[in-house]
Amino acid sequence: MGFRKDFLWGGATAATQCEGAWNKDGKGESILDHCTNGDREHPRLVTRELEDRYFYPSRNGCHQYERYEEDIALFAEMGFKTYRLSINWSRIYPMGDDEEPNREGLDYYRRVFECCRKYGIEPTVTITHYDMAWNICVKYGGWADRRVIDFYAKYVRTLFTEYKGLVRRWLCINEINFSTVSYGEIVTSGILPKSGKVLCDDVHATRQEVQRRFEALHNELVASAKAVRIGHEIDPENQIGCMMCGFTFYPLSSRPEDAAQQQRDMEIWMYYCLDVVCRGEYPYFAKRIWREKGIDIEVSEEDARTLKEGTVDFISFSYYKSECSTADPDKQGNIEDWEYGAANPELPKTEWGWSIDPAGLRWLLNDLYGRYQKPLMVVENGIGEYETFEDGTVHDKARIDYLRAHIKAMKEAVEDGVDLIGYTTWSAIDIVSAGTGEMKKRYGFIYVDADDEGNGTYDRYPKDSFYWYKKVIASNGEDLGD
Ligand code: BGP
Repeated sequence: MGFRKDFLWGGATAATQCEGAWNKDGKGESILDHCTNGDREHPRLVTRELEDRYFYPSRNGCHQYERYEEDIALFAEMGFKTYRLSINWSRIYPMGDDEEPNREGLDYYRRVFECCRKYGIEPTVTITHYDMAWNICVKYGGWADRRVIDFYAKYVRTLFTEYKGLVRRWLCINEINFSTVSYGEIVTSGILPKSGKVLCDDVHATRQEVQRRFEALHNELVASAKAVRIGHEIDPENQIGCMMCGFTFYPLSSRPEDAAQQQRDMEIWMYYCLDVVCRGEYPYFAKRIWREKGIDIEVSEEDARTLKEGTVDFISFSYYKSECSTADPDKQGNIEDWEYGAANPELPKTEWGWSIDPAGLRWLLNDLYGRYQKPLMVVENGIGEYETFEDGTVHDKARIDYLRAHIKAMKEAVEDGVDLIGYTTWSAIDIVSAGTGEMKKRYGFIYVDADDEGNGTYDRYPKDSFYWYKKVIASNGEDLGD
């Protein structure tokens, strides 16, 4: 027993991290265009004005806007069945609240999707992946304003109509469950930080700030449900899923308090959103969460109806690492290492401090399937590495080892009975890191000759993992090269 015959093998990217061409062909500025580069020690900044003293890596991405044909041809050579990419909202509605869409933006993605289809690659499209129009952030305060629901609904109607028959698999909002915490609040919800930093200290958020974040998330959930309904109306063939950051928590110890905390962490990080998008209503524990945070979320009758009518067809999620839950505040992890819980002392870490835990992927797949019985798709999984370009390639053994172990874990989950429909690694090709803005935090099967300041030829070179993944796909996950 192995992966299903029509398993969707592929890789993923996001527009603001790979396209570049940040102001070409009528595109408006997006939130990521205002983020500087940083590194593990120095968080990225969000600047109100674009300042000459800073480098803004989304301006360049990895030049995919100009080189998409070359990239898709390489993905086809690896045997991709699907390519997960995102549409940059600000290419279609440059200000977010425009009356009419930008035709040049629509035409660009049509060419990209046609190119995928030419190679027999099915596009899996994220409707928004950290790309809110800058104007919406400044003028409306991001998703906290209910009018943004209508802007998004208009945007999705445009996409579903324009690409009917060309795209059938859609993801509503990237990592929607990230919206209420540091980083996600900015890049997903479009709420600009007081500190100017993309990573900040959540502990000191005021009650009003927390209220605003949860209202923004509520608006995103309502908007996603509308997208599902509109998408099914326009084309019943459309398969529309949510996209979650795959938080996986274990109790840090066998103390009952840690086990209770683990349950609460899974509730707040995963089930709070998933219950809404899969079951069409907030879970029973939502009221407890609101009470504990001193906030109040009003769900009108109309919103309740919308949520019920727009439940997703499948669940997609990213999975990179796992964390631990602890009732002891002194054992909380380090936000600079993107630890929202406590570090797991049992696990090795990447060069950026992310734990490596393939077994956690099997655990999460079973956990989500057990709770929702919806088809699952892993749409991000990979390892960021410093890499050396030598002999015209990169010998990226660490990537092969990481992916092999995670594919094995997925296979075990399939054997457990989980309905897993696809896997797109992060990332298909080297792109700018969303968290740090670095180019040198590389994730791809294809090396891109570019550095953190935008220098280089941007030429593409397949790495060792490129040829390894080709065999994995050709054998439908049987030949893992070990
Ligand atoms: C996910 C995002 C991606 C991506 C990835 C890796 O959370 O959806 O956009 O970048 O994380 O993170 P990073 O680029 O910070 O290493």
